[in-house]
Amino acid sequence: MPIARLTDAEVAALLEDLPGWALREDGLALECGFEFDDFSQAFSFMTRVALYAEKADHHPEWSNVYNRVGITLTTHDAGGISQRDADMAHAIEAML
Ligand code: H2B
Repeated sequence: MPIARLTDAEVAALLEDLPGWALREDGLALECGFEFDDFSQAFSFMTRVALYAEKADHHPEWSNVYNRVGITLTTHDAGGISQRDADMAHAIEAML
């Protein structure tokens, strides 16, 4: 059974709780950019996110350029944003 997409109202409420995060232009993903002092800190953060992702079996789309990390969260199985993305965004915030 595929996981459900959050409703627009649920996504709006979620974003209220996640300063710095925004809706992707198509409304199907959450996006956030992070900046660290250097590559080592950025990669250490990515390692923490990767360990969460493997445990949760939910994986980010992301990019890294030196001290910057861009993260996009969407649930392929839901065709948009699901509770798994909400949980992951909150977990990421707790890792900073
Ligand atoms: N990650 C994300 N972001 N969305 C998914 O739908 C997803 C995933 N599905 N990681 C998982 C893996 C699925 O492919 C496995 C088989 O559970």
